Amino acid sequence: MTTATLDSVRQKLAAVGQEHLLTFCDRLGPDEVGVLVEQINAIDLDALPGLIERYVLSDQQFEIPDDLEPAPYYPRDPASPVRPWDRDAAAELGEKLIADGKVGCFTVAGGQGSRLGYDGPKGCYPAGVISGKPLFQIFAEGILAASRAHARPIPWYIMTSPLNHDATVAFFMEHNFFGLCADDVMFFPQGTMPSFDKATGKILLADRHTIATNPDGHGGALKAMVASGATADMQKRGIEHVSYFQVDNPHVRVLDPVFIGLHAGADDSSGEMSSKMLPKADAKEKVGVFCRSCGRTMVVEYSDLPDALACQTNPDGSLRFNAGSPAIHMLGVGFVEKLARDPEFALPYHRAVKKVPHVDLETGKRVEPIEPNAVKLERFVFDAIPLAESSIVLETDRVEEFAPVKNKDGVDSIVTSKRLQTERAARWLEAAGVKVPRKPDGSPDCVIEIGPLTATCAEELVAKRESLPPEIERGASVVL
Ligand code: UD2
Repeated sequence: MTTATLDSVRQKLAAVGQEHLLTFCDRLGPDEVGVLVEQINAIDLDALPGLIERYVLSDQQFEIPDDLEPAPYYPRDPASPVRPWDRDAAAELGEKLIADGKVGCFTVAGGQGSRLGYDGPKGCYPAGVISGKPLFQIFAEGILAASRAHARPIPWYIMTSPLNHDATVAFFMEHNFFGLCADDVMFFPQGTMPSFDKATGKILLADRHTIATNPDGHGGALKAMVASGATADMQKRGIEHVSYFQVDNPHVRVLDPVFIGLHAGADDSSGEMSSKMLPKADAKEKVGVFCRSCGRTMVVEYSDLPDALACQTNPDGSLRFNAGSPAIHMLGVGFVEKLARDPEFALPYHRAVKKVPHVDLETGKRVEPIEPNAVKLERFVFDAIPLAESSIVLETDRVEEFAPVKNKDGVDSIVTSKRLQTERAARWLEAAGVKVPRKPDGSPDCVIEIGPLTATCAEELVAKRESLPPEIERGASVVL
């Protein structure tokens, strides 16, 4: 690194009030300076002052539009008088698109998973009720089942973060890609954002030659899909749509023909971005809510929805803003390309105040903050929904499709997830005519795990009823 280059970097940093990043430069080796400068060059310095003013130094609340109303949705029951629709036609189209190789899967697995208190990529977390299968294996088997059913490979794109990329890839290699062909699984890391000092807006240094960064949110997926070559790979393979899901939900139907068909074929869908919704468990459930404003569908994150609206009820007492987001979407590949290549990339940032360890600029010593000291900026993928011409929402069932593992204990923990997994398995078995023992409170009096290679929905299990036991014993542990 020449002195002239370093001077030019210093000048650019000084112009945006971030010169402190070079504080320790004269005490670093040439390689370390190189690493630091490379990180600095990756930051869009011109955009920094505006970003800091808007998101770091001020805490602009999300402005609720005056015309905000609940988003309409396709009810789970296609015969519902509220909005009748043709489920069979949607399923047929979805099956055809999968069979024609036009659909892939996409998992966002870049989050830090700190709430779970698990040391490793979240997808490696053992979530299977009895088998302890990792989340990644549960999804892999779902994809394998669909690809066997359609006699063709279904590619799977997995977004990691720089923090867990290598560990994620190593995990798949160690487990032989859980039976999938390695060529059909593509990993790419998402982007990062610098972490900022909350009081001053200055970028924090993680150590003397490294900028403190955080993953740029699952909204970063749109850019990362294009930058990594994932969308190019999709286009090469003829993939037109991807089924998007989060790494934390073992109940997600990785490829749902009905949802795929509605997304691609419904009259009121532009085939750009569609979503599933489930009725909220209670007014304060921590899920985004599907709303509508200016004729566009949007998600308002739970933390942005004022209590007065979150708790508002209809005349019959039901919640008015009831459409919770389990974060299950269909994305058109062309839509992703269009948004990501737009120089004015339109997804806003969201601000989170967190504790970020950093180096004290005066002493050079590491500081482990006791109080939140930093602002992390993230983009959310659902902010792309209003950018679609016309986006549809399909109701799904909570037990069928949402058993997230987010927290160490309590709500959305492995305990609640396993309970839901057994409940869903019990329902499927009962649909197939198997007698399942239940406790007086109605919950199954046994533990059941049905792997995706056995069935990915009740109908698939019903088709295998001949090979199922007629009844499950009280207190039994059954893996199918
Ligand atoms: C998310 C939604 C919430 C609801 C809920 C359903 C947000 C902000 N909120 O809440 O509205 O739909 O899920 O379960 O999304 N991730 C990345 N990179 C990142 C950040 C996250 O890949 O930089 C992934 C992460 O690995 C996980 C998913 O995104 O798979 C959700 O992230 P989260 O745990 O931060 O979101 P959560 O549970 O607060």
